[in-house]
Amino acid sequence: MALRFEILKQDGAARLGRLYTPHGVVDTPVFMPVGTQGTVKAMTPEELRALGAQMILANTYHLYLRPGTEIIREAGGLHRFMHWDGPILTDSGGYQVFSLAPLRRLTAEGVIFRSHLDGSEHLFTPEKVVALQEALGSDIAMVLDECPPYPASREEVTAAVARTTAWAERSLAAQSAAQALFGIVQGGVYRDLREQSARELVALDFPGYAIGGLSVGEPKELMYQVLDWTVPLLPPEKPRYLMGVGHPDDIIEAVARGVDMFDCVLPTRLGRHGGALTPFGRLNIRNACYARDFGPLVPGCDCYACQNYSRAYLHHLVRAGEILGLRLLTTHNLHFLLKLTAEIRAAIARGELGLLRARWRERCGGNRT
Ligand code: PRF
Ligand code: ZN
Repeated sequence: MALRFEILKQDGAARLGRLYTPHGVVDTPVFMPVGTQGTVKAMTPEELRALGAQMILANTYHLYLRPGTEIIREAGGLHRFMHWDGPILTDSGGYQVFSLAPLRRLTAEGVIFRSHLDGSEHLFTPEKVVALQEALGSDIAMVLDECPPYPASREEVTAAVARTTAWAERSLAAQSAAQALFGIVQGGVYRDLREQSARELVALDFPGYAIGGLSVGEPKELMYQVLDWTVPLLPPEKPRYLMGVGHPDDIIEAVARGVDMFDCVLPTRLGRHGGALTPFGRLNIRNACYARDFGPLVPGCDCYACQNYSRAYLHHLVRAGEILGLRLLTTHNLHFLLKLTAEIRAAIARGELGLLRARWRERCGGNRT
């Protein structure tokens, strides 16, 4: 068995757990920084480690198109290729094909798409993306799924759920390595379709379950509603992963509903655009009001950026397009989210997640996080 999951403590529906992978143990709830192209943009693995990153995410779609999975296999797998020796989760490409590829066509076999890089045509089948992720050597692989946009009609979502279940079955049959493969629940914002998707996938007995198709443009309250419907249907003893979700308030709300794993481009993408996460919401360092602000980015923050640089200096770096500016903001944002998840774990251990949640709401109520 490539994966073992242990629950140490429960606080309401929230769980404090440990995930044992071939590349080490992960404390949950966990936030996974996104390393789409085999790098968490602008950060070395040593820096990620120092920030408290435990597991990272990489994308099969991108690595298959460039440099090609065969090159990564030749390098000795993705861990060796990118010099990250901790656990890696790879997404299947299901979502990326639907969100990035300029053209796609669904067939009985799988999905035919054009590369966003050079327009070349490719076919992803459930069997092929299992083989690709085995070649990458990730610790956790994801099944090929169909993530409908929001809003989508009942008919579209019904078809996506049927296809996702059929593909999930084929993915399990195609496995040849002892790699942990997670199923992905779809069903949009339709309660009965979420229930059907969860029921069908749970019957297939995956070692872990993801909730997909959320954070695709629906209101936050609706996402929480879908979690209320879906999470209780998943086996309590297995890890639960909410894909592509990582705003601080969403992480807190999902943990309170029983989710264990998260990934999001927010800290890295925001950082590259001058955005910083703070305990009171977001700020953008490009704003003119920071030109003469010689205080730290976030007072009291113990990250490298806040300890050593002023808002005025960061403002200057980002406005001048200097690489260090985006490195420092990315450092702060990753530190902020990784520290928040550590605080969430500590709160669950003390049985005080409700308190953390109430404090967060009080401080950030109404602000975008
Ligand atoms: N499916 C897959 N990857 C994903 C998603 C999904 O639904 C999402 C939705 N937020 C993010 N990443 N395979
Ligand atoms: Zn900081």
